[in-house]
Amino acid sequence: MTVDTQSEHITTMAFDVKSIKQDFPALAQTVHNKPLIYFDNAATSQKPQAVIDSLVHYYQHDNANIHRGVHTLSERATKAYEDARKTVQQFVNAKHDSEIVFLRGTTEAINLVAQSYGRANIGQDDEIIISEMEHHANIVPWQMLCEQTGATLKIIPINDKGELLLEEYQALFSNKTKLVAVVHISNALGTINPIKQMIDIAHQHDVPILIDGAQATPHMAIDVQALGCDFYTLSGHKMYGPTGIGALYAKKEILEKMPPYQGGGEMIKMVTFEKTTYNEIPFRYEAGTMHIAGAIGLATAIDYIQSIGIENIAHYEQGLSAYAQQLADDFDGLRVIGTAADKTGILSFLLDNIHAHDVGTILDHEGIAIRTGHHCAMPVMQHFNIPATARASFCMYNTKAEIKQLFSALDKVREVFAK
Ligand code: 7TS
Repeated sequence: MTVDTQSEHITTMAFDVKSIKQDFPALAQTVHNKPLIYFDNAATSQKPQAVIDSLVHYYQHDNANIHRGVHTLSERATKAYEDARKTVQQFVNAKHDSEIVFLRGTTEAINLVAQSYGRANIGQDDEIIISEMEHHANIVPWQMLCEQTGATLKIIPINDKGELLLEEYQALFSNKTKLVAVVHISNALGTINPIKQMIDIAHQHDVPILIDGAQATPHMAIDVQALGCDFYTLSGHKMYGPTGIGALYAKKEILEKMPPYQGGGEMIKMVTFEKTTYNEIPFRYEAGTMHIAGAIGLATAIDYIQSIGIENIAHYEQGLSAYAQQLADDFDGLRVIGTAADKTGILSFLLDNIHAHDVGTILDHEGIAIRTGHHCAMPVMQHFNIPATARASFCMYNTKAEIKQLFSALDKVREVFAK
């Protein structure tokens, strides 16, 4: 056995998809009398029992408001919440736990940066660079900021494989550029963007950069210090955690200078009717009672991911992705939208001239859950001049056997439409 095959062997040994699947109770059900095959992971992933248990445990034993009580339950809840922040910090390798702000998810994180950092630093005629492949969450908050300030958006174009054109990106910088905001992995195309290179280019122009990591954190190791990005966002529900919780990473020196986002309890130091002073970071950005159980559930999801190993997950999912691509290549009449050289486990496709919604409905009758539509990335659809795609998105509990069944079901879709 060569060293390579040996390490491959070890990785495969460590990855027991059968037992992983058993950790997810929602996967053990039938839909239309067929065993559920869940391929809508880019929308939201299923939750392992450990995450569900951690939510129940919190509400059964530790439920209390945080940071303010002197009683035992409040101290316990505060500790669990702050430990969760440290878990997220370690997961993305941030330098300080105060660089992690808990929020509802990527959408809220980007809105926070737009309204707090953006309103303070971006003005009339300034420019913000985003790309053609952004989710609406990384378009609309910037458009709103532009309406409020008179700034303008500059768009990095994509090619027909769904890759960003880096030369065009370089050419977009001017002395008016104040921020870059770009997606790490496209939810509509699966493209993995060369963000390290993009971050370095932004910094060569002294421009800060936000990375939308919603689709990346479940699938690959993130090291914000090595990347050097100024902001990074994640959504808990896409990485086996609860809905309604996510996080913003921002460099300490930037976070310390930003004005508050929402006002209310917890985010203040001192309030009088004449003047209010604001709390330290990250609490300054966490107004009101937070989703305490959600943060704890997210930390449990991260522990779960780490118990399997994010590198093992990435390796396994690459195998799924390559297999799906191979079956797609051999499938007559199937057109894959998003064929970037560097791709993750997202298969966006069109089948003959059958509407994506019809494909999705027939697959549902076969017990297969996919998403159809524009995937909140309408400019991507406009680029390809299509209204919608069918999208199967894979994660660590999926198998090649399930992917094979997807393609058998697509055969059935064609039969239905051939009649
Ligand atoms: N950015 C990307 C790249 C996304 O894929 C999504 C959600 C968001 C931002 C917004 O995340 P949220 O957690 O704040 O909602 N994407 C999808 C999807 O592809 N299908 O449903 C939601």
